[in-house]
Order: sequence, then structure tokens, then C-alpha cells
Amino acid sequence: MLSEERLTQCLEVALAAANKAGALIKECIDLRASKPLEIEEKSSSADMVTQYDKKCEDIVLEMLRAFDPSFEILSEESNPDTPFTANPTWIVDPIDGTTSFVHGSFDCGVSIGLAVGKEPVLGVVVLPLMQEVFTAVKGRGSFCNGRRIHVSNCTDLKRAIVCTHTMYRRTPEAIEALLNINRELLSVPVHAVRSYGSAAMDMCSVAMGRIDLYFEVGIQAWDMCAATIIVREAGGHVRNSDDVANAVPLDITSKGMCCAANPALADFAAALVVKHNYRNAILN
Ligand code: LIP
Repeated sequence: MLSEERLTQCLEVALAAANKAGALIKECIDLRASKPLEIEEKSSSADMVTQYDKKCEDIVLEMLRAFDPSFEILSEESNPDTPFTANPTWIVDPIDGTTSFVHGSFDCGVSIGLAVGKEPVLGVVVLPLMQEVFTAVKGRGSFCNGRRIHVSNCTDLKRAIVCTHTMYRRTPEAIEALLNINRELLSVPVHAVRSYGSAAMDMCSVAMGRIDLYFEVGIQAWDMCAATIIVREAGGHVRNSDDVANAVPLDITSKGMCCAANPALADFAAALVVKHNYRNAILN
């Protein structure tokens, strides 16, 4: 474990790094007309990476490595295959919501999490276009721009705003699964179904109570590590995407999760994931 003093130092360097990369994201979007993006496709035409994903990651990793070179680093662009161990590990998404970033949309930002013993213990998410900085350290609560935040008190799906996402994979099976899930949500009927482009942003929105339930399959540890502790320290619940019984610890490398204001809402989401074979449709 890390001491409370060391965790405070970790928070300071993560904040500084996330804010520096966030400033570059905002500059790029503000000046997008004059700064053409170099866009490469990854797993599909909807799964992209730009030179700024890499530049932002370089900024963040340089600061984190200078802080303590003994920490492991798992990061989307340059260290995606680092073995996930119990050692202190920075888990970094330099631009979460790259598709939105490419389009100049608000729903993108920087996510820096710290896991110890494979558990998220510290998280920073900077959403530069929203001018929102989310932070949490285990046991100390969650904050947005320095103000304490808490999940909503929603327990009734008919009064819930629910978030799903547009996955990269567009096979007929993946499309069918997502449409069936959204059809069931609309039939509850939930107050609204929303779909944005950043897992970290939507999890932080659950933490501050403006979204009641968000679930997705196909996301990575770097999408969810920081925001997991931010949701938990805001009184929220995060579980594996298909864990209907809420029976096993969250595995942030399991490529999916359900996060909610409370376990009852997550029960419904996990049941939808299983009923519509969502994991198999997206991952296999
Ligand atoms: C994105 C996630 C989002 C998901 C996208 C993508 P990236 O992360 O934040 O929730 O729907 O498919 O995985 O690739 O922009 O860092």
C-alpha cells in the first residue's frame, strides 16, 4: 500500500499531468480549423487515433515517470499490453473520447487512474471543454472542481437517465444487441437514453448525479480506472458488465462495466447485458 502522504503526492502529479494534456486537447479543438489532424484507423473506421492522442500521452507519461519510475504504466497508445499486477500502476487514457475529439465535440478528456493491488485507489478525469476536473482518492470522497459530489438518489428506472454508447464494432450481431438493449430501456420507460463518446465522462456524470446508470462493453482499463474510484467515492456502484448477482469483484481489465447510483439500477443493466448476449456480440 501507499501512505496517505504518498497518495496526496500522486494526486498532485496526476492533476498537473491531466491538466497539461487537457490544455492541449482544448487548444487543438479551439484551433481545429488551422491544425489538421493526422488520423489513423485502429480496429475499425470508427476507432481512430490522432497525433494528439500520442502527444498527450507523452506529456502525461513524462511527468508520471519523473515522479516515480518504479510505478508500472498501462496506457492506451504506448503501453497497452503492460501486464496488470498488484504493483502501483498508472492507468492512462490520454484522450478518452477520441471520436468526439476528432469531431471537435465536448465529450472527451484525460483519464489518469492509479491502481494498487489491482484496485483503483486514485483517479483524475479532466474534461477541458466542459471545464470540469474530477478527482478522488480512496476514503476521501469525490470532487468536481474542488466541490464534493455525490450520485443521485434515483432508485426507480422509470425516473432514470441511462447512458449506453455507440461501440466501435458494427457487426450485425453487435448492432442487434445494442438496439435490443436500447429498445428495452425505452420500453421501461426510462426518462431518457443518452449516448456520448467518453466512458470516463459518463462515469463521472454518474458520480455527480446527472446520469443515473451507464453501462458499456468494449471499454478498456484506461477508460474506466480513474472514473471507477470517482464513482465509488461519490457513493456509487461499479461492477463487471455481466455480474447480475453482483457476486464478484470488479475486474477493470474485463472490457466492460455497469456503473450506477446504486446496485439496484446496475442489476437491471447487467441482466440486459446477459439477456442480449452483449459481451459475446461485442468482444468475440
Ligand atoms: C472510448 C470510450 C467510449 C467507447 C468508445 C471508446 P477511447 O475510448 O471512452 O466509452 O464507447 O468506443 O472505447 O478509444 O476514445 O479512448
